[in-house]
Amino acid sequence: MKPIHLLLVFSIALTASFAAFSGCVSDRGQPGVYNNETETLSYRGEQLTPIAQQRNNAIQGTQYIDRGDYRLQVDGLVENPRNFTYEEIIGLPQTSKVVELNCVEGWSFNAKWTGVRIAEIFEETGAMENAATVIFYSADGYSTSLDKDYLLENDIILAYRLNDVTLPPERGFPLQLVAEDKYGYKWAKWIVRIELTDSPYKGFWEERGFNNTADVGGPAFERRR
Ligand SMILES: Nc1nc2c(c(=O)[nH]1)N[C@H]1C(S)=C(S)[C@@H](COP(=O)(O)O)O[C@H]1N2
Ligand SMILES: [Mo]
Repeated sequence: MKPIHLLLVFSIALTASFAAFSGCVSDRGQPGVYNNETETLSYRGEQLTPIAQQRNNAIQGTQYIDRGDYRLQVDGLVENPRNFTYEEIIGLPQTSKVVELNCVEGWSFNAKWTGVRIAEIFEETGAMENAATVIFYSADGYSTSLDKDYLLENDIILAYRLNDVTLPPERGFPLQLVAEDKYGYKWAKWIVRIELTDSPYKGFWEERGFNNTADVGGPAFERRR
């Protein structure tokens, strides 16, 4: 084969593979852009699930919260109960990590989450020593709780960005709890209030029989006595 023919064959092969690849990309509904923001689809060698392919679940459907009117109320066993604006929250030190969400129904997805460590919120408000349980209340009437120690020991974050895109309304804007290693029902969305208490608490699904510990891989239901 003459070099010119080789070049021709090579460029045809290149064009064909490029066309096949971009065809595959458009089949998935334009990953890489979501709500006019650039979406990150891999991070530190890990593949992320595009937001358009992530499942979501909510007892009352999507909640639409106005960014300007939003307040995060933090109260209970804290020295300085406080209402944070959205701007105040995003102004706190920021952390990112890749974490998989596992719904107890059996589906999961992997994503990059960016937000503020709960520890920062506790520092800002002066969480008291005797606070053992942290309750998250959401705009749709949902609630759930986790141990304060679990939140601190695992650097648990309140996320306001998902795959580097502003957390969309259908996914929990402004804040979703990234409850690493816990089933999806601990991942409260549309959080409006955080209460610290010294007593145990059962949230929406926990009250209906789901395990209050909610460790991924552990039992989905509370043992009956
Ligand atoms: N406010 C609120 N948060 C919620 C829920 C809900 O109904 N309301 N559902 C939970 C359940 S059961 C799951 S599996 C996850 C789903 O989160 P996703 O929308 O990020 O996939 O949200 C959790 N957080
Ligand atoms: Mo779930």
